[in-house]
Amino acid sequence: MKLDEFLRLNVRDDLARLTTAISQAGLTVWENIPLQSGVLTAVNPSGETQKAIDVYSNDEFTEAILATGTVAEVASEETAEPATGKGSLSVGMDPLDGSSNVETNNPLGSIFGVYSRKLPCSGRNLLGALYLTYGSMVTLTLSFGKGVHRFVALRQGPETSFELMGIDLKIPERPEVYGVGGSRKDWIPPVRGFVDSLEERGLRTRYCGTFVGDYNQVLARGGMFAYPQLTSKPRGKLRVLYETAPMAFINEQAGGYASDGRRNILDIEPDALSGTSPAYMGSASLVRELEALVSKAD
Ligand code: AFP
Repeated sequence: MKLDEFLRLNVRDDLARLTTAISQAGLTVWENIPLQSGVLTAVNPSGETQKAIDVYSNDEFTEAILATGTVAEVASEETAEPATGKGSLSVGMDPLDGSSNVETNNPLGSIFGVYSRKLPCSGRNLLGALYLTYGSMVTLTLSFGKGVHRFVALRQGPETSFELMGIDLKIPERPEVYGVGGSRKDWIPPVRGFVDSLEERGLRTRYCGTFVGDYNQVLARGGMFAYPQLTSKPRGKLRVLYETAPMAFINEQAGGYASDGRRNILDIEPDALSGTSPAYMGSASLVRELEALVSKAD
């Protein structure tokens, strides 16, 4: 089944239009990474001034989203002020997650939260969330509150469309992998102890340095992704509105749990657009166990 048909049958019209626009802009961004990132220096066939890849992807997605007429504001990791439009929805996005991975050709991604209220607000106001991964395949994973579904970009002749690849994805019962950002010596002690215990339980470390790439492995294999509270950064690194709340929404729809170490990430009321929080997400039993350890250590 193609993405458009799925959206027509399952998602309200404004959210469907927004999703289609994001999926198409995602393909454009992905195709332009070699040129716009500078890995092919001085090659820009259209003669445009080259922008940093983050700025380029931000502009592509913002333009596509605003053109749907469904969105009042697009807030982005790349801009201080939201771009405004004539609709009623709010979008918080990280237009190119993991951009420092471009040169090494590790996976990259894009994350979008679709909120019903003006930003900043908590993840309880999310109507849905989506993420694109640019890895061995370009995939779009989405949830509008009725399960998590995945589509893969498929080129047939001159056309590229998104085809349904997985329906109602759930985190497997038995956890297999974990990935934790930052450096071990900077992790707070309960995180260090917990990660040691994961090794003892037979989980394997898997870390690529792109949030969506690392989370994707947890969704497929069970386990935990964390960008933890660090001694040097008590509020972690990842942004609530643009990164952790949208992914927590998807994670919960896949049967998982996401915490900042003390509460559900979806309950955080960010005090600023770019507010950050520690993030622990994946298999519910593991994350609840770690949450209990972190809270006890307070
Ligand atoms: P970049 O977008 O600068 O590459 O950062 C990626 C990221 O925000 C997130 O995708 C990763 O999970 C995290 O940083 C990795 O950070 P560390 O390099 O500190 O582990």
